[in-house]
Amino acid sequence: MSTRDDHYYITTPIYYVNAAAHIGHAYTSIAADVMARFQRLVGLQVNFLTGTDEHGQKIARAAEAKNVGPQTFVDEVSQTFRDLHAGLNVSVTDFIRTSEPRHIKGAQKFWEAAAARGDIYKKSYEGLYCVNCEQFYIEKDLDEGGLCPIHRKAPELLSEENYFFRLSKYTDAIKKYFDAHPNFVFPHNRQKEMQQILDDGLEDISISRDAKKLSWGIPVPGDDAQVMYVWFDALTNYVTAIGYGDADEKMFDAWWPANAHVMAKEINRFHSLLWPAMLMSAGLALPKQIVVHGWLTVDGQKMSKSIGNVVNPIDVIEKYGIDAFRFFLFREMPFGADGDFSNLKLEQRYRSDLGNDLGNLLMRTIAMSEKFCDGRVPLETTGDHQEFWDRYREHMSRWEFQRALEIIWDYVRGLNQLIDREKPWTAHKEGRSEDVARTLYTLLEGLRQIAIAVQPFMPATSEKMLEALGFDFFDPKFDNLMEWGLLKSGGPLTPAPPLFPQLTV
Ligand code: ME8
Repeated sequence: MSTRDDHYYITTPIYYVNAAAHIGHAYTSIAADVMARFQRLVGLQVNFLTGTDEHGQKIARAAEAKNVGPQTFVDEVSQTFRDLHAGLNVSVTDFIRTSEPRHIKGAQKFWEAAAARGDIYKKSYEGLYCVNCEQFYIEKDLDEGGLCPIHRKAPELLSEENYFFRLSKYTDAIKKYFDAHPNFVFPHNRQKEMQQILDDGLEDISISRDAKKLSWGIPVPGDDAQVMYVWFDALTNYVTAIGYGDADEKMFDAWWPANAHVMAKEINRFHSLLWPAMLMSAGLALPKQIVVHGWLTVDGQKMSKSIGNVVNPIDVIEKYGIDAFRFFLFREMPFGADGDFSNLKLEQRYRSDLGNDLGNLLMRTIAMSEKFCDGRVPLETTGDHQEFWDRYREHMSRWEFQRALEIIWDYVRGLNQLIDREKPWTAHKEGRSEDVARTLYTLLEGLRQIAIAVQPFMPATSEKMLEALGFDFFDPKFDNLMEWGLLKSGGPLTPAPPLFPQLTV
């Protein structure tokens, strides 16, 4: 393995700080966290980046509406995103803000690289701009009545002299790249959508704004009268965070290209078409994968302030705990597709999959071990779970999180059935101590394996399970946590508090 092969670099979008975070943002960050934790589990070094997108018209207006300067405004809201990530137990290793000097310096270097390639030119332009998308639209892409298809609002007419990026020049190169890399965009249907856009041909885009009209942005190198277009600025965060623009680019060389950029479908186009063209222009390698998921609705409806159904993840966590929330997001809906969040469905999963299936299994197993084996791990028995792990690894590495959870729950149910079949309490009464020991070892070691497999989804639950089983997740002597038989005979077991206590309401 070369150094690069044991590195895994994953990113979320950098979120706009015009409003508070909701479960949609949480969904992306947790999805990326599941993958980040899985990659660590299989032994890779992970760089996991999130952050905030702080420039542009939308943010400038939000600050104005609050009557504060933009920097004060973004400082405050950015902090709430940082806090949210901690509350979600998302194991990010870096958090970038586009108002930071390290980003500004790198974004400007990126601009200069594209300019040096001859890909930036100036021209007068008039177009329809949706401030919420921070994007120009051409009429054919608008919904009926000339509305933005995402925000259902009329775009504004902008007319100014801007710098343009020769996106059109890269149409063929990106097409070729797509052909050579059929799994570049996940899931495949999202790559097909992008291919259709490519078939129509890409058009050059405006990548700056007149600073007299919008000053809240990164100055264009060599022309203070213009600031960078917020998407040109924002996309470069993926390289500026790892030291693009530093005098010493060792860190950049170690981490680039990224393994996965994760996001929802409305910004796929920026990541799968514009970003690759920008990278080609700057002479940099392309990311390995663009991972696109659907939209989360709430009780079947789009989240919106006017409907009043915007769900704050903190409220969900307070009620059900962070791990139940994390589990639900990936157990309930296939990752990639659109999905619906509802308290009712979460409660059902909490009671059945988590409380009854998993929580009770641990409780019963530890209680029986106390009664029949002095609260210690009994004699080891052999077991073969290679097939389970092979399938688990395959599903996880392909972002098939729901399938991974399904096979984990087959394992959980299998152990519950083992208890019912073997009836250790009867075997104990009948003096069949070897049978009791064999069953209990299978249960305890099985639970240890399950604790490892659920770790990317439910890190705190995994920790509680392993503590009850007397197993140290971080013990360096276990370099492959997926092997059978790591619980050693005679090891102490500790009664665990319920993993998923009964809900009070
Ligand atoms: O687009 N369902 O930021 P943003 C699922 N700053 N995911 C959702 C969601 C929902 N209902 N709502 C939001 C931006 N998301 C730019 C990105 S990157 C260089 C710049 C998630 O704050 C999802 O990941 O509008 C979506 O793509 C992202 O938040 C949009 O965040």
